Formats: sequence, structure tokens, C-alpha cells
Amino acid sequence: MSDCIFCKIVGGDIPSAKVYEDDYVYAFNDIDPQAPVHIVLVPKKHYDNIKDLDDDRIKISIFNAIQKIALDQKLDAGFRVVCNTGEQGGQTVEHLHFHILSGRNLQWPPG
Ligand code: IU
Repeated sequence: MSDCIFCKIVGGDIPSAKVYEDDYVYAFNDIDPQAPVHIVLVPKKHYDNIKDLDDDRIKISIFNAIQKIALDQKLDAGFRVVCNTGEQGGQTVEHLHFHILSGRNLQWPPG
């Protein structure tokens, strides 16, 4: 999508701090980190949210990427994966993405 900020990040039109990439997904450091480690993982192809995701290869890549990032970044003390979806879910960027948060004690339940 031409007006999607995450599509522009994936395409390199907007710079980002890349953490991980494969054929289907791209991960970068969040511009406004909410924890010492705050990585955003997105499919390269645009989907508004998880309800639209129809490609099993991308679903597999997402889980592979989460595992690889956790291992590479040595998130041994723990981490959280968040997928804000829709208005009540707190989604602000309408390109499917997963937050990987780590490096501090995360509270539960979330606000
Ligand atoms: P949300 O789940 O849609 O609220 O998360 C969007 C995230 O994208 C949020 O944490 C922003 O800080 C982050 N982000 C970014 O890393 N770079 C950007 O250019 C924009 C948002 I716009």
C-alpha cells in the first residue's frame, strides 16, 4: 500500500534499524520503545491485521522470526509478543505487526 508507513519501512523508503529479515517478514527497532528491547515484526506484504492473513508461509515465518529474534537477542530473562488489533486492541498502524518487548518486568494485565 503506497500510503502505509510500514510498507515504506519494508521497502526502504523510510529508514529503520533492521533486526531481522527473511523472504516474508521484516523486523526493526520501534521508534518509540516501551521497553529496553522493543522490536516490531511485520509481514513484507501488506495486511491490515491478523484477520486478513491468508498465507501459511507468512504465518510460519512470523513464528520462526520470533524464535530467531529471541535467541539472537538473548532474551533469556523473558519477553512478550503483542499483536494489537483494531480500535479496542490499540492498533495505531494498520499494517499487521507484532511487538517483541523485553528487558524489564512487564505488567499484567496490560492497560
Ligand atoms: P500499534 O500496535 O499499532 O500501536 O504499534 C505501532 C508501533 O509502531 C508503535 O509502537 C510505534 O512506536 C511504532 N512505529 C515505529 O516504530 N515507526 C514508525 O514510523 C511509526 C510507528 I508511524
